[in-house]
Amino acid sequence: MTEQQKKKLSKFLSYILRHHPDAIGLKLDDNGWANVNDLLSTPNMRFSMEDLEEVVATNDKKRFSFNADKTKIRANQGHSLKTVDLELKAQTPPKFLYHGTVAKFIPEIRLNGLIKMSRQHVHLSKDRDTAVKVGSRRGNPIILSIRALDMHNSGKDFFISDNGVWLTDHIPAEFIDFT
Ligand code: HQG
Repeated sequence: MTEQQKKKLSKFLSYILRHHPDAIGLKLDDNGWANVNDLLSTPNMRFSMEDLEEVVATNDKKRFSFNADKTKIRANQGHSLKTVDLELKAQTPPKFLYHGTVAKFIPEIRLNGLIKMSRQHVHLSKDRDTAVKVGSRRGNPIILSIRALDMHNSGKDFFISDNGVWLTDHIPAEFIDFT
């Protein structure tokens, strides 16, 4: 596959496995897994098992995983589907985590903290460079430092996805360093 074909398939899989399996009549199980054979018989989308394997293995953010015998595939994070339970285990975060956003959202974030919007969680990065990439999707990035360990110690759960994205339910403004 060319890089362009891989990107197209990754975007398609993100859309289907995180948000709209119904768009192609696919069923996800309670933990977000789709049957690979069902996915391969998607009408009007021509891709093979080898293409899926290549995207799972080489995807820049490791967005997708197979189960052990490669009969099932799921997205590692980013779901808006409320019914998917990734069975993430709560983990102790580092002292700081980072969130990349843009200036127009800052007044709202100061008031209400970071909100998960349409997704299941607020997404956080373990380093600034990754947060810069996340924020750059929307424009000139602004990087917020999150006092994650303090927040954890105040009783809030943090999770880490299989591809290393830190997740939590909500970040109150008091734990955000805006400077
Ligand atoms: C903002 C990509 C106003 C928040 C990335 C963000 C990530 C608020 C946007 C993953 C707000 C939500 C997720 C508030 C938060 N008022 N705006 N109170 N609280 N926001 O896409 O973190 O490529 O749902 O700053 O790499 O940007 O898809 O979240 O700008 O890991 O694999 O509301 O998506 O991964 O946007 O990105 P998103 P995100 P993939």
